[in-house]
Amino acid sequence: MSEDTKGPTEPLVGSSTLWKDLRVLLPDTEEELKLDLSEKVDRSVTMLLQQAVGLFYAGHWQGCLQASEAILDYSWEKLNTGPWQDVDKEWRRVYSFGCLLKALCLCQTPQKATAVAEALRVCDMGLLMGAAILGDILLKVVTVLQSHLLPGKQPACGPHQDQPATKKARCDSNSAPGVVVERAVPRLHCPTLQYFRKHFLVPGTPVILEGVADHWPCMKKWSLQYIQEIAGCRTVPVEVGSRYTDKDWSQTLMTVNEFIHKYILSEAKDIGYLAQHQLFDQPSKCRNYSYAPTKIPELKQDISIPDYCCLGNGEEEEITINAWFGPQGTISPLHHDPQQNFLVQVLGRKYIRLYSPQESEAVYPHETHLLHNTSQVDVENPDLDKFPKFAEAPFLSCVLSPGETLFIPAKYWHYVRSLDLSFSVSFWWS
Ligand SMILES: O=C(O)CCC(=O)C(=O)O
Repeated sequence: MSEDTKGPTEPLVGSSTLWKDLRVLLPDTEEELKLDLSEKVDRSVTMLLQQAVGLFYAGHWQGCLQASEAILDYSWEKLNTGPWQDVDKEWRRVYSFGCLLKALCLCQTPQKATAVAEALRVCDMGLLMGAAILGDILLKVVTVLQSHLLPGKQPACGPHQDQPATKKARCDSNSAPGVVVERAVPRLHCPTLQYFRKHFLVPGTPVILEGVADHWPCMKKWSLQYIQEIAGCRTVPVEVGSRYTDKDWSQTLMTVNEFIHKYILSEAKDIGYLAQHQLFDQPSKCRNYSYAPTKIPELKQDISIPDYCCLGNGEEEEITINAWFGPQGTISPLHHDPQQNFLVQVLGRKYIRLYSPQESEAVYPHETHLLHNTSQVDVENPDLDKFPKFAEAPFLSCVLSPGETLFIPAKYWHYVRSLDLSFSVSFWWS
């Protein structure tokens, strides 16, 4: 046994098997752990990484921790130089190796909940910014760490430990415009598959389906407190700013706890939106975002894929499940997506406006390639001098409440404003 393993015994998190559960994820010997880095990585860095691996297998955790931090500092610079698409994947792999070694060392000693939470944050950074190594080992490490952070005993992963999630979410007067009956999205209670296909899917007509998702466990289980228990220590990308078309809009990374304290419990009126593709444990796909998706499989068991998705041509695994979690007042500007969509409301209400694809001219899409699917019009406060046709464009609207599922046909323009603290889940299918 090396000198580093003889540290004081700290209370273990969850159970004393944490180290054992992590260790089995790694090859038995140093020789079996293949870095497989190409020559694109500076030789000095490859050597430092090899040295760190050697220190790890020799049980010199402190030395390994220091070496992994140096690797992280160096590769972080590489990751943040130039446009993201030009960052070489090899440097992202180096970063992932640094994250893996650092996270493992943190869990060796001490094994306090705060150290495990920090290890989880480090792994999430590797998943978000790095690239897959050793058969997606970071994902496996995250699963083990999560299972050792017992529900209800997660440390506060953020600076605001004094504010429990039981504090009331901020609440401004944020009213829904009246929904005129003639323009209301039609509602149906559990139509048959055939009826839905003939009257809504084939003609491409929006409808609110009632009784389809209202029995899902998430409807009773999910609350601020529950989300913090399950996912508080996970690091996720957050959209900062009222809407993604604004100039000062940006994306940043923070833990779910930090997000809740900063944007949901705080009195400040700042808007942050956790709008995340594939949050629920799905294979990674191409994406427009700067970060890879965070995966929180623990939430997936509380939702289901709506049966109506079987009317599509795609496989179930091809369905993209997205999470939309944010305070009252978050806005998704008027835009359309290429796939069919079921938007399921779990917490709070949302005001939604829908314009048919035939109205595309009247909603004035942006001309740039990146925003060609987004309207230039501020739907609830339109500049009619600039966008005169918008005034005449027919639309449908609704207030979507918990348990309700809105079918948004492919290419249908949709605008969404949350009226309360809100969590929705959407399913994109073809
Ligand atoms: O709920 C939102 O804010 C946006 C939902 C959306 O755009 C979608 O599901 O495609």
